[in-house]
Amino acid sequence: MIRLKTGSVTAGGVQMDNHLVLAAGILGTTGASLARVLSTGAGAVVTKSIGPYPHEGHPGPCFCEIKGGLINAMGLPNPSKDFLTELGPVNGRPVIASVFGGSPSEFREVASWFKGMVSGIELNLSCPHAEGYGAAIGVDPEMVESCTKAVKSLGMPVWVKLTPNVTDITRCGVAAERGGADGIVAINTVKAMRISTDLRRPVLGNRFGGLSGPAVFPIAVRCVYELYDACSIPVIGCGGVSSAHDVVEMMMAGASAVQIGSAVIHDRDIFRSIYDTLYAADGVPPDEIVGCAHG
Ligand code: RRO
Repeated sequence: MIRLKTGSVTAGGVQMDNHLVLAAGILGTTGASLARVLSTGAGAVVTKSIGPYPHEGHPGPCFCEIKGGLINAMGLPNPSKDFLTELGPVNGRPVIASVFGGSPSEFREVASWFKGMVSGIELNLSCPHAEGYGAAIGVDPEMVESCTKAVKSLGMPVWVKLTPNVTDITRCGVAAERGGADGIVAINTVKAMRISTDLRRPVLGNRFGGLSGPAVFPIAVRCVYELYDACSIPVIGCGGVSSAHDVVEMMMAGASAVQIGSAVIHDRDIFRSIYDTLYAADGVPPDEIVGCAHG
């Protein structure tokens, strides 16, 4: 397998120790867990999404495991501004704050809390099961552009995380770029559901949830590939990545960095094992690999 040359990385205006980034939502609710993931080899970490008000999330069950992945309907649980007290243990490290709001001004307000405390902001315009938030507004390119513009005016690096639950993801990618985004993250989870045949009812309390894990990897690769062609800003790949091979494939599709989420649940040391397989002092310069699958 191809090995990449070791060295620090800048993607979408954020300097990171390597190309591997903890995705939003997994182990991102406390400073201690973010610090732990950084200590196991992640190049940067993204927090759980933080919103304008404290929120408990959807009623349970919030989570079910299926063949090839997980379906979650956590429902954006978060402590809102109180989360800032968690950032102490990761002060000065490459941390990206995931934020959400229901309007450009709410996005700006929440992002402003993090100014000077994190390396960048990731806009959650893509949670597939949140009324008034996430994909409910992120499927509209005009809304994507306005939310991005509002947050970019704070002067921090801005990544915009997109939903795959649209006909043409590039319309939202191009809108984020127009709004001044420094990077596009593709993809959030795929809207999904299961039904309990014993109970004759949906498994999840919220009925619908978001599918992640290996089952969505080919969808994520396709979205990264399309966005790389359509946009001029870096694309950060996310969705079902669980091996060094997946990272290389995502980079060949066009990813300048790669997020890992669900795979951490089964292997807390996955960053270390992927790092050890992926990098070598005499490896290939990563720039030769990013987007090389495009003709
Ligand atoms: O909290 C969630 O239920 C959640 C979020 Br914020 C998200 O962006 N994506 C997802 O699958 N779940």
